[in-house]
Order: sequence, then C-alpha cells, then structure tokens
Amino acid sequence: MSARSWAEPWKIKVVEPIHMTSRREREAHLRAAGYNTFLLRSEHTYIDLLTDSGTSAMSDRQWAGMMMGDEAYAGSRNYYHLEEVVRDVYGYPELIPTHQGRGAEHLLSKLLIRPGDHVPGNMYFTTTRLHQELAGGTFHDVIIDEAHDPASAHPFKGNVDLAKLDALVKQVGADRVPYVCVAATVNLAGGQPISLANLAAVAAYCAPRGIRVILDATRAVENAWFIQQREPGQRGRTVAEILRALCDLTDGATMSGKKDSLVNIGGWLGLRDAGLAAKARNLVVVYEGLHTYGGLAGRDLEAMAIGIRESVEEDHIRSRIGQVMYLGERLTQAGVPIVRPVGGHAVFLDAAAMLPHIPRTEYPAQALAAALYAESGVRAMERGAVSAGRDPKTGEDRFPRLELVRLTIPRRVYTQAHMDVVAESVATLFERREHVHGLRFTYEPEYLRFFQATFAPVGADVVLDAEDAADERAPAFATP
Ligand code: PM9
Repeated sequence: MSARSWAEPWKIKVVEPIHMTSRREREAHLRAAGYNTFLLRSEHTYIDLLTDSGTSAMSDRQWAGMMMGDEAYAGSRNYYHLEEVVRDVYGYPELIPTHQGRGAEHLLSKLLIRPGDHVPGNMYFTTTRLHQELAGGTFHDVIIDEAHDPASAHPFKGNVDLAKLDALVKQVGADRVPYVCVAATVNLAGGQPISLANLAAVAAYCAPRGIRVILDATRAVENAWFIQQREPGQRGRTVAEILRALCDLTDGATMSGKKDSLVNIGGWLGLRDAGLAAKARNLVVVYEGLHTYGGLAGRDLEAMAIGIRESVEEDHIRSRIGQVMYLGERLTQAGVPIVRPVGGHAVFLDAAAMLPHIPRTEYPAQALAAALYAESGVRAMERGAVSAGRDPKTGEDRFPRLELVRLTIPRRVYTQAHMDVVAESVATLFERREHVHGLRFTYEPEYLRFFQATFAPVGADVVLDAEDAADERAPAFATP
C-alpha cells in the first residue's frame, strides 16, 4: 500500500492577504525598527513567526461563541461556562480570569512571594521571572543540564533536576521557598516537555515540606502530547487524560490562553485552595477587573472556553505539533543547526552555532533574526542574551548558554507551503551566514528589554550584506 500524506484537519473559510516586500524595502523597515523584529509593522512581514501567542486562527465554533458574549459587568454567563470548562479539562476548582498570562503571574507573585524568598523553576521565562523579581523574590534555575545543550536528544529536556532543587531548599530553607514554578512545555529550552514521572517526583518532594507546586500551563496540552508519544506506559491515554493527570499533581496554574487555548486574548489563574483564591479575587479587582471578567469581554471568555475544548482534540494537537516537526525536519535536512528534539510550538535556530564569528556581546541571535527578515520577510524572535536581560543585583548582561532564534508557528494559520518557504529562506541565509553582522544597543529599556530595544549594526551599514547579483527572491513557480 502506498503512503498517504498528512494534512491539516481543517479547511480555510476566511483568508487574510499577505504580501512579499523587496529587499530594499525590508532594509528600510529594519532600520526604522532598530533591528528589533518586535518593532516591525505586521503589514511589512511576509510570514510572521514572531510568536504563537494570540496569533491563532479561531474556529467557526469560536466565532459563533463570540456572538454569544454576555457583556454584563458582573456574573456574565460566559464566565460560568469558562469556569465549568477549566474545572473539567484542567481540574482547578477556583478560577480567576485575567487579561493574559502575565496578569495571572502578577497576582500569584504578589500573593505568594515575600521579599527575600526564592522561587525555583525549570528554566526562566521572561515575564514570569520579572514578576517574581518585582515581588522581591529570586529565581533559581533547577532544570536538568541537558536543557541547556541544544544537541542533547533527551526526550524530556523540561525535567526538574531534583538534586538541584534539594540543594536550593537545603541552602535557603523550605520556608523561604513559597512554590516551585514548573512550566510545561519549557519555552526557552526550545518548547521541551516535562515528563509525568518527573512532575510526580517534584510534587512528592514538595508536599511534605509545605512547598506549593504551580504549573505554567500555557502549553501544557502540547506537553501532554509529548508524554503520550514518549513516556513509557502513556500511549493508551488521551491527551485530555494526560493533561488532567499533569494538573492533578499541582496546587495551581497560571495560564496564557493565547497559546494552547486558541484565542487572541485571555488568561487565568487556577487554584485549589479556596482561601488563596479569595485573596486572588480581591487582588484581581485592583489590577485586572471584576473577578467574573478579569479584564476580558464576555465574548473573549466564551471563545476561550470553546478553544480549550478544541485544544485537547487529538486531531488538532497531532497536526499542530506535526507542522512544527515538519519544519524542523526540513531544516535538519538542510544542515541548519537547530535545538533537538524539535519542540511543541517552535523550531529554535542555534544562533551561536550558526554565527560563531559574532561574539555574544554583539547578540548573534538578535542579528540572525534581523538578517532572516532582511533575506526573506520571515519574522522570528530572539531568545538569547537580549531576552535574558540584566541581573537585577549586578546590572550585568546575563548570557544564557542558549543563544537562539525562535521560528514560532501560529496555530491553524499557515500551510505546509508556508513552511517550505520558511525552510528555504533559512537554508539560504545559512549559506550566507558569514555575511551577517553583529549588533549593539542604541536604546535599552529597563524592563523586558527585548520588546522595545533598538540596535545598530557593528562595523557595517546593514545587518546582512547584499548579494552581488539580483537580490529579489521571487517564489519559484515551474512554468510549462
Ligand atoms: N509567551 C511568547 O511569545 C508572549 C510574549 S513574551 C515574549 O512565547 C509562558 C511559558 C509564555 C508566556 C508568553 C507567558 C506570558 C507565560 N508563560 O503573553 O502574558 O510563553 O499571555 O503570557 C509569549 P502572556
């Protein structure tokens, strides 16, 4: 029997035109954006792989749900629908909606962290760590060493190293560790999963010491799929069952609904402890809005409730990660150094390996993301030293071992043909990698600098030298 190709489990009902720009135009746009892809206009981007956050295509069912928005200030029926879905799918009895994930991180950090506390986690995430620091805490990375090695093929690079966790707890005392923050999957490690067995071990370690376990559930559905595929004994379970098993091991979760849950805005804090939830409900009115809307419209709550149900459908999650795998395979075939194994939401280019001629102090990943845009109009995101920012105590640049560029795949937005164009664009840039120049800051904001910083090329006028011959790369059509 001949093989059958894989295909997306949806058909397209509404389209949004996108346009290719010329190399000259892109150079002007890049200069105006200070070589920061966050500062480019979307309309100047051809294929937008900046992020999978809030960029999903909603389904016809979600759009229908938007028309069912109950826009009452208090007690909207959409809130109660979302509460019912979160209880059923994630298992947290207490739901506090927030405008997005960092709203939940803000509330949680303010509630649980006292100045001088220590918060261990399986690698930092930008907004999560900043809220921990603003609350007076210090973040400690307790992820396994393999997570910092782009070439390690470990199937669960998101795992917590129990020995590192234990050493920290012994050093500072359990009473100074309010919770362990466990992300599933781990974004900055390359979208890598944590195993169910490892999370169970973390929970068993924490419970007798009175340390809470808080899940960053932003991409926990994707994590559940990896568990189903890779963890011994999990093949026979559904993604929904595994997701629930993950959450059952934790005391609560912060959630950005803008990823797994297939919505353009929304998040929540889920808790088991009713007393803590009452405090969170009191705090949410200060920063987000009443506890039955949390900064969202009723229609947004409804779209998220429906999106959560769709997110755990097996067909959906298989094709979502399948598309990311496809791009990863194409890049591997082209010899491009990427983080292995390929993660759930993105393919991460190893900028340090690709651009050894650019020192870390000239931000190779920032330069690579800018050069990719100049080459092809594909927009990606730096995930290296610029994202890591400065140490709040010393003011020094933090240089994480991973210096990466993230090609992040929005859900249900692009087709396999788009992935082919992306793979060809990166492969072409890879061939010309010695023509990429480093960058220096021209403006550096205080918080989360990667969003708004601007740069200039070091020792050159452009971040990527122009080719001698025609530099316009029109899509190649076979003409009869
Ligand atoms: N992640 C991302 O592109 C949005 C912008 S930050 C560069 O990956 C995790 C694991 C995230 C995340 C956002 C948040 C914050 C928390 N945890 O963006 O506030 O990946 O909804 O969520 C982004 P919000």
